[in-house]
Amino acid sequence: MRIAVLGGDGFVGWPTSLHLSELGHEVHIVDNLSRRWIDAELGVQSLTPMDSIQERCRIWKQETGRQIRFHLLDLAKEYERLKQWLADHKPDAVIHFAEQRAAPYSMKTDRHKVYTVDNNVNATHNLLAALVETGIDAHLVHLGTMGVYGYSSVGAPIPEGYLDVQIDTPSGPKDQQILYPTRPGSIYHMTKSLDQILFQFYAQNDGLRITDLHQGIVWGTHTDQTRRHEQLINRFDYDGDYGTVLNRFLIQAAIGYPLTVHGSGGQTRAFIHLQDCVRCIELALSDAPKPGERVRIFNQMTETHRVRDLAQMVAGMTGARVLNLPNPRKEAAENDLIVRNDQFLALGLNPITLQEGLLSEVVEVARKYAHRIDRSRVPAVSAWTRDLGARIDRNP
Ligand code: NAD
Ligand code: USQ
Repeated sequence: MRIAVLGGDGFVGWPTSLHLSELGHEVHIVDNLSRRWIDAELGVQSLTPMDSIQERCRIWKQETGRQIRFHLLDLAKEYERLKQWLADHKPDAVIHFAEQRAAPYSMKTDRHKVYTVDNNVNATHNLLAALVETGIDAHLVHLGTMGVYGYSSVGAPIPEGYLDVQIDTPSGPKDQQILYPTRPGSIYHMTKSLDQILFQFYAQNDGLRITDLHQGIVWGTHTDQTRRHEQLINRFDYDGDYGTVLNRFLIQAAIGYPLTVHGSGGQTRAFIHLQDCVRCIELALSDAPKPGERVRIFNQMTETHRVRDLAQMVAGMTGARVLNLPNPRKEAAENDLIVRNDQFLALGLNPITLQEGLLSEVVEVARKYAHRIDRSRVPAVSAWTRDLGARIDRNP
């Protein structure tokens, strides 16, 4: 297949591009490199030394003989160029990673809220409108988030996208399936909830074939392909805005920084290893919906964990100290989370779990590059409200 990987220079997009290229697909990365600009804005850099996207593609060709092409394009701001690009390249599948993905960044200031909504909603909508206009019948696979559900399983497992409901009508009760009600906890997660509505409309109105992957928090750094050469190494975010919780705990342990648990650490979240992410995308591609079918929704996660349990696990492995900090986020202090992921298991996913020793591999990566960590960028300082901001410990 000819596959467009939108946002293919990012943390999940790059290993996905390599994985699909290795499988023999013709891969085109489309990215505006905004994530690299945000690093400059925040004064941070990836834990791992990342080469330019052009250099990464050159090394991949040198190592494997396979070509990945890079196209500099802003999905949110360059609608006409996007349309032309699709008309010229006619991809069979489009994988859409190209959004601002950090909840804390999206809550930083009003400017960051506006940027996140403009970028994410326009990127998704421009893509949908351009697919219709060019008449390209590509399978669109979008990376969504578990966060659209709001993390509470209210006593029953969270289904994959749709909820069975019974509505009382004058002629008696009627069974229906509706999109699971969204309950986003940040501006970023809100944009993913809006994406869902855009997908629903374009699938029903224009017959676009769409799969939305509600992904949990990704941990890890290597995949089989990124290991092949030092210069193919993946991005690894550790700062207070972009670093995700488990990856942050692992680098904190590596530099003797206390593990920064927000509040009591009773938040339960869904997780997935990076290697499983790329495999799930491969599986989703192999099982495309038919025109006229409703949006297919998968829960792309493999296990759930409580934040304080993760901290204890990392502390046990490394001897790090756990520190409970005032939570800068407005979120439930404690929640249960049970999630269904039957569809990927049925397609053959064999999940990697935290218990399988891969954690120590990430600790090795963190130790190897510890000299690149700026300790002043470790605290999470973006707050959900002014009141919460006033309580932040900026130097734990
Ligand atoms: P990332 O920030 O590392 O990568 C996103 C890429 O998209 C970047 O290279 C960025 O430059 C590009 N991009 C952003 N806006 C663009 C635009 N307007 N035009 C062109 N390119 C643009 O993020 P990631 O961690 O790789 O996440 C990828 C996707 O997966 C995101 O949509 C995110 O919401 C979703 N996701 C990520 C995680 C996670 O833990 N990392 C978990 C669940 C879902
Ligand atoms: N947390 C801590 N200490 C930290 C960092 C985070 O206790 O140092 C807590 C947070 O308060 C939160 C939980 O850990 O309760 C998860 O935070 P996170 O930053 O790891 O994840 P989140 O903000 O939810 O976002 C990440 C990705 C996002 C993706 C989402 C999947 O950045 O792109 O959509 O995970 S999910 O959480 O399933 O919605």
